[in-house]
Amino acid sequence: MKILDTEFVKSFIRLCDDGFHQNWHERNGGNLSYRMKQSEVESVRENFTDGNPWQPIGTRVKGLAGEYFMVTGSGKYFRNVILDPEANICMIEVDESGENYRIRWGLVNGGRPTSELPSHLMNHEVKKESSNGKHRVIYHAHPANVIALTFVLPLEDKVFTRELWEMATECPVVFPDGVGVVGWMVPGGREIAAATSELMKNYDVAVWAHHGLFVSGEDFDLTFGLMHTVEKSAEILVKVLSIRPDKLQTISSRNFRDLAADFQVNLPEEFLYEK
Ligand code: 2HA
Ligand code: ZN
Repeated sequence: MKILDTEFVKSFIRLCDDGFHQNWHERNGGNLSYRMKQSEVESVRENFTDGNPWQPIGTRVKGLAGEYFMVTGSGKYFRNVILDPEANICMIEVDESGENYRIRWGLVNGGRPTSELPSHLMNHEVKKESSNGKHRVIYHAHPANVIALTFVLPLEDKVFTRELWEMATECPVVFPDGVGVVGWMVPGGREIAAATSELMKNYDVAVWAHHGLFVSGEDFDLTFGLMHTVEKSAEILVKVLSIRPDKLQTISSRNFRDLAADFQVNLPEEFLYEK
């Protein structure tokens, strides 16, 4: 089957375009990866090249040995993906040691997978295990309101989670496990990848202070929707804080407990503290 005719590739490209139009991907900002299903790999295998060399990932992801991923290219712009997918995205294979990858399709004008490949793959490894293989999408973007909050809120999981939950009733239902926060770190390497994947053991959302957001989900709709929900909530908080420094009223711990009971979600007690 032709690569660009497959549903998962169309969904990947659509997410890139939607993300650009949300203003989350200035220049080459952000990156996206998708852990392909075995049936999807087989459906497009006739398009693969085996002429590319194995390259070091920069970390070890033994739990992803033999897996295939679709990923955006390093230095490539999200706004160009829809115009020329073959030049801006690629499919890679991870080797049996979990330490190397090779490009099997795409990036036809040269290039490498995203500079954040270590973070993407380490997050995939954690999520594949903790979700019993259900999570397949890891998405990194630069949404302005979330980033703005990292300058004014304490960089603590319990503060970000509670503040974002309070800004929209749907939030605790959409991300009931909460939000993790990584303090400022150099992007692109193993260290920030390790810190992020540690948070992904507990959360589907990780904030990178003064940089952006990583989210994980089962499919493209859920993952884009999660990014969208978190950023919308951050936008409301930025508006509220811009009007006045305190809230006259809000959703209380008691309200959250009532919501949890009715919607049958488990909200960790550590986020339901009295203020
Ligand atoms: O430029 O977003 O974190 C891609 C990035 C790096
Ligand atoms: Zn980034």
